[in-house]
Amino acid sequence: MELIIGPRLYSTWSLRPWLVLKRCGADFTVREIDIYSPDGRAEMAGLSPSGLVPLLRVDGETIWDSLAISVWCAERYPQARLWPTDPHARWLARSATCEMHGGFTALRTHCGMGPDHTMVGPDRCPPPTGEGLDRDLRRMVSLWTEMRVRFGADGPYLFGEWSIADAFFTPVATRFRHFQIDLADYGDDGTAAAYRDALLAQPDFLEWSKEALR
Ligand SMILES: N[C@@H](CCC(=O)N[C@@H](CS)C(=O)NCC(=O)O)C(=O)O
Repeated sequence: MELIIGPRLYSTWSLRPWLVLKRCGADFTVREIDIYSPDGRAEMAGLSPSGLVPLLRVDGETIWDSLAISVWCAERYPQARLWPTDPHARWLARSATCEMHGGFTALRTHCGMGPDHTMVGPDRCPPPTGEGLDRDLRRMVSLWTEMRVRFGADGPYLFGEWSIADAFFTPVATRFRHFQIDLADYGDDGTAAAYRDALLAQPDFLEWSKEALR
């Protein structure tokens, strides 16, 4: 089984299924393609039906799209419990995942993935601005807070124990850190910030970051 991804530093979509596959304990190899170079684009053209990454090559098929790959993992590795077992939590975990997959357009547009900017003080990365960003940030804080309060008793993740929703929100956590966005400015009482920190502390994510910075 092979996961084909874009550059680790920039490809938020690639990070998600990689985290999910790691969580399953799947035996897979990774092919990282520099999708910004002419050679990489040519390589991708021969592999990707949609012209995009990530892709999972398995059982003679190429599965494209990070959510489709994650759903495949949930089917193939039921023991990994990639969706919450409580039905109410599961319904909402899928809603939250789909909202991240198809929404938060302003956040994705104005807070792109990239190497982390760790400066503080006058050298800090300027706070991002852009139409719709304030609304997206408030919605993220409200979504995270509601799910943590309702379902978070059994662990530090959005629905307590780790789920596919956490894979989909991990790139956002990195963007909050990079842009030094203070979630309190968007209505957070500390619940969303604690969840962000839990995502940034996931051992699998730390492994990805180490690889990305090599
Ligand atoms: N909805 C898709 C989005 C995939 C996507 O946009 N991938 C980007 C890399 S992060 C890509 O392949 N970009 C290449 C291009 O736009 O040419 C998914 O979840 O897999």
